[in-house]
Amino acid sequence: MTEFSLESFMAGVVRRNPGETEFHQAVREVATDIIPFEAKNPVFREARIFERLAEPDRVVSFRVCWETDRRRIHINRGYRVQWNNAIGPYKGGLRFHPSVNQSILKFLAFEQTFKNSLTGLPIGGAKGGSDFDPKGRSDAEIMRFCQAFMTELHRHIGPNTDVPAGDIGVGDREIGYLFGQYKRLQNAFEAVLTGKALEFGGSYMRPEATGYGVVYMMEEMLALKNEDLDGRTCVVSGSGNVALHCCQRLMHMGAKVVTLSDSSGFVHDPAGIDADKFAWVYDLKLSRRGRIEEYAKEFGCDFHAGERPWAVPCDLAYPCATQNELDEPDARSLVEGGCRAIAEGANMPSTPAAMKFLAEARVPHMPGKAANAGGVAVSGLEMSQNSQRFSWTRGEVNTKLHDIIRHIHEQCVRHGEESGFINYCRGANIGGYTKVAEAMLAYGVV
Ligand code: NDP
Ligand code: 2IT
Repeated sequence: MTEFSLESFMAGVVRRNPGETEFHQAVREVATDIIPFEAKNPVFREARIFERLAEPDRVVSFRVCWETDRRRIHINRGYRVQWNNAIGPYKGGLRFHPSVNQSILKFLAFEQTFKNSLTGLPIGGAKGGSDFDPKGRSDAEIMRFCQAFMTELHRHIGPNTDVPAGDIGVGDREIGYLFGQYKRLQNAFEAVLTGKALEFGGSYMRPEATGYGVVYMMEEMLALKNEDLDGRTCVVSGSGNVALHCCQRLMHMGAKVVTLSDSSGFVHDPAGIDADKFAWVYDLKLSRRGRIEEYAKEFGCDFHAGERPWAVPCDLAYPCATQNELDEPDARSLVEGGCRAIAEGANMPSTPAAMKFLAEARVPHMPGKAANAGGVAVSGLEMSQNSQRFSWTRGEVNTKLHDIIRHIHEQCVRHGEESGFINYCRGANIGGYTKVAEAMLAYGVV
C-alpha cells in the first residue's frame, strides 16, 4: 500500500475541489477519525472506500428563472448533490438561502450520508437547494420560485431515486408548492418529498422531529451520568423549525430556555420562555415570519444586535441556526459560563477550533450528524408509511423516533469511548461510516 496520511488525502481533496472551504472542513473532520479506523480495517482501506466517499455520485446544477409580483425576471441557481446511495435512495433536504453554493451543499450532502446511515434506516445521502432568498417575498413569489425550481429538479428525483425534504428556508409551505408541481409534471401521486402536510401523505411528528430528537439525544447523554433536564438552564441559537421545537421539548421537560436568535442577533430572557411566550414566538417566526428582536420588545427583555448567545451562562447548549456559528472563543465562553454538554441541532455549527477545544475540555459534545438525525429519521418513517399507503399515530411515530435516537446514542458510545470519556464526534463518524462502507464493499468496484 502506498503511504496514506490525513494530510496527503486532504491535499488531494483541496486540489480537486478548489475554494470549497465548508466542504474541505466537513471532509477533514470525518477523515481525522476514519483514516486511522481504516488503517485498523485494511479491507476498507484496500478498497479505497473513504476515498470513494469523498467524491459525490453526481452534482446537478441548473438555472431557475422566475418572475416577481411586479413582473421583474430573476435568475437563481438550483442544485441537487446526490452523494451516495449505497444503502438506500438519495435523501436529504433542500436549502433556500442567499449563501447557498456548491461548497455548502457538498458539505451538507457528505454529512447527510453518515447521518442517514446512523439512523439505521435504508436512506442514502443528498442535499440540494438554491441561492434564492425567501426573505420579504410574497406567497405568490415563493410559489412561482418553487414551481420553477421543481420544473427542472423533477427529472432528477423519484420515490426510489432521490427524496428531498426541507432545510433552511424550506418548510411546509414550500414543500406543498414543490410537491404540487412534481405531481402535475409527473401525472402521478408519488412519495417524492417528505415533510408533506398530513392531508397529502405527511407523517405525524415530522415538524417536531429534529428539535425533539435533539432533546431526546441530550436526555440520553445526561442519563449516562445519572442526570436529567429538569431545572437546567439552556441556551438555544436560531429561531426556525429546529430551534423552536428544541425549545418546546425542553420546556416540556422542565428545563429553562433563556435565549433564541436569528441572523440579526439574540434575545436573552432570564426568566425563561414559558408556554404563552412560546406560542407567541412560534407564530412570530413560523407564520408571520418576523424578526426575533420583536420578542424582546413584546416581553421586555434584552436584544443583543449582531451577537450570538454563547456568553450567556447555562448548563446546556443547543446550536440550532447554521454552520460555523460557534467558534473557539464561543466554546470557551460556554465552558466558563458553566455549560456541561452540547447537542447540535444545526449541521456543522461548531468550527474545527471549537470542536478541538471542547474535546480537550472533555465536554460531552454530540455533533449534528447524530443529534439532529431525528428529522431525517422521521422522513424515513414518512417514506415507509407512504409505501404502505398507511399512516401511524403520533404516539407510534414518537416511539420509533425515540428508539432511533437511543440506537444512535448507543452507536456513538460504542465507537467513541476513550479512557473514561466519550468522544461522540468520533463515535458518530465511525458508526455512520461502517454500514455504508460494508455496502460499498459488497458492490465491488463501482
Ligand atoms: P429555518 O429556516 O426554519 O431556520 C433557520 C434559523 O437559523 C433562523 O432563525 C435563521 O435566522 C437562522 N439562520 C439561518 N442562516 C443564518 C446565518 N447565516 N446566520 C445566523 N443565523 C442564521 O431552518 P431550520 O430550523 O430547518 O434549520 C436550522 C439548522 O438545522 C440548519 O443547520 C439545518 O441544516 C439544520 N437541520 C434542519 C433539519 C430540519 O428538519 N429542518 C434537520 C436537521 C438539521 P434568519 O431568520 O434571520 O435567517
Ligand atoms: O439536515 C437534515 O437532516 C435535513 N434537513 C432533513 C432531511 C430530510 O430528508 O428530512
